[in-house]
Amino acid sequence: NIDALRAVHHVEVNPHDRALTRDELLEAVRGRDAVITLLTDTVDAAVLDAAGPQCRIFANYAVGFNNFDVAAATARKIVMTNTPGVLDDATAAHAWALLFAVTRRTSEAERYVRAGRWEGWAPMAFIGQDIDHKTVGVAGLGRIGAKFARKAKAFDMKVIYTDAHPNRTLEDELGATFVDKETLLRESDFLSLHLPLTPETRHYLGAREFALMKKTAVLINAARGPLIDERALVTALRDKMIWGAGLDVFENEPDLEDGLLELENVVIVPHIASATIETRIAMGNIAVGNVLGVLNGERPRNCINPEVLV
Ligand code: 8YV
Repeated sequence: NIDALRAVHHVEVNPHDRALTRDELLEAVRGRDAVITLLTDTVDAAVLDAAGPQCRIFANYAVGFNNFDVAAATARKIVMTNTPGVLDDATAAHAWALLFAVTRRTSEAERYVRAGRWEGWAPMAFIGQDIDHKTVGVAGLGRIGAKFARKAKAFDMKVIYTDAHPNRTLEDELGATFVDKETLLRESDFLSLHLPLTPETRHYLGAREFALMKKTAVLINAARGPLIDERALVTALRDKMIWGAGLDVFENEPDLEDGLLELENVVIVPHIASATIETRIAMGNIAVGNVLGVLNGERPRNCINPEVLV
């Protein structure tokens, strides 16, 4: 997909196999007409100004855009785009993979085998939890949350969810029930977060919320780290206020809260929910398509701030 861009434009690619530092980003955007960014690139007024007045688009290689100052871009008439729709299945499947891993203690058991500690089968070794017929809570029934909920049908689960508003059409299709946040916390055997990160959703779960959850509950987060007060989560996991957690995202990536790594009842992976070859190609195609469209004077498919297009 970069080749499609190269065919018509001069393209510079980040030469490092890592995200750019702030200084590198400020330098890299200078004089560009279009920039494709990662979620790790904080695009604020300073970055937009460093790009210059000729810059037309910042295209995020991500569905989330909490790294973007959308108002600052709109004020400068710069289009911002994301990659919605193509990573829903991969992200939802990954949330399920985390739930399987936590309930069956897969990572913990593998660490045990790899450490050479397996001396033979034992009836109570690594006893986990069934997931079939349990109640799964979905916080946020958007594109990814709905895909996650749909996959619960395969396990004959009861699905409850919260969202800003009930979605009656989806409810019927998914067999899901709208509940308030407190009911979600109290009744979920497993709770999966699928909310965007906004000032309102920051620390959606903290000490107060963990106290309401079942002691056998499992929490899954493949959405955004700051949805959870990570310090309170470490306490909740350590004090067995909840049974376990599967985490793809963290409050201060790549740094982890003190104590998290020492816990056995948490599965930790490094923000890889969309990391499948098919999904990443589709995300890249969308980002490139948005850039080509805007540079061609067309409406991009996925504009976050459409008011700049009128
Ligand atoms: C990406 C994501 O791995 O799309 C998102 O919002 O969090 C992930 O799909 C990451 O953002 C890549 O920039």
